[in-house]
Amino acid sequence: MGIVSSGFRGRRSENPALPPGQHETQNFPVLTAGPAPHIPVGEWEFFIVAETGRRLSWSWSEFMALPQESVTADIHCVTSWSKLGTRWRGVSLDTLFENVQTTCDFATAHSFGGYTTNLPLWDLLGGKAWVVWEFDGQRLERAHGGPARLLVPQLYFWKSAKWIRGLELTAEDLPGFWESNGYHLHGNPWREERYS
Ligand SMILES: Nc1nc2c(c(=O)[nH]1)N[C@H]1C(S)=C(S)[C@@H](COP(=O)(O)O)O[C@H]1N2
Ligand SMILES: [Mo]
Repeated sequence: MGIVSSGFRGRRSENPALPPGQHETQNFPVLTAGPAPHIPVGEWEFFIVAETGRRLSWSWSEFMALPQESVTADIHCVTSWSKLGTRWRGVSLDTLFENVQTTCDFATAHSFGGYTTNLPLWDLLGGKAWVVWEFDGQRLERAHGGPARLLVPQLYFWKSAKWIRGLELTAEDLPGFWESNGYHLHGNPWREERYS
């Protein structure tokens, strides 16, 4: 009996791309708290505001004129689905931070519609995060955060704020929407930082 049940088929741990407790899905579920905001690109703006009050911002056309990168990444939702090899296109946070001076170590991502989530700058810089507007060769659908969302694939997907509006730099790690409702402050899927 032990021999019969020891097959590896379906054993999550057999796929090294899957963090503990995750399973692979081919679908792309939509998870949104509240209604999806509608933001015409003419009204879209992305900002970064530092502790000094200095605010940088980009209109849609200024944002699209920045260097664009293609990214392939695995994404991991805390509700246990993972989607492997997702393809995106957008602007690296390193590009957006080129003229930002700060002594802060954290940021709060603000979305149109009011959603917020907190991240260490360590997870946003160094080729680890993007503001993306294309998924799988198509304009990012509104349900998935279009016109643009944050993509931080090395953290649970709730950190990848849809309908991103800007980043506010903070000295402290201040909980955002889900983090104030029991989710982990950091959210590393490899360490199963799911809930606090
Ligand atoms: N603005 C906003 N961003 C958000 C959310 C949200 O409710 N509002 N949900 C988060 C959660 S919990 C997850 S799992 C992912 C889901 O992204 P998807 O709907 O594209 O799969 O978006 C994250 N970003
Ligand atoms: Mo989520």
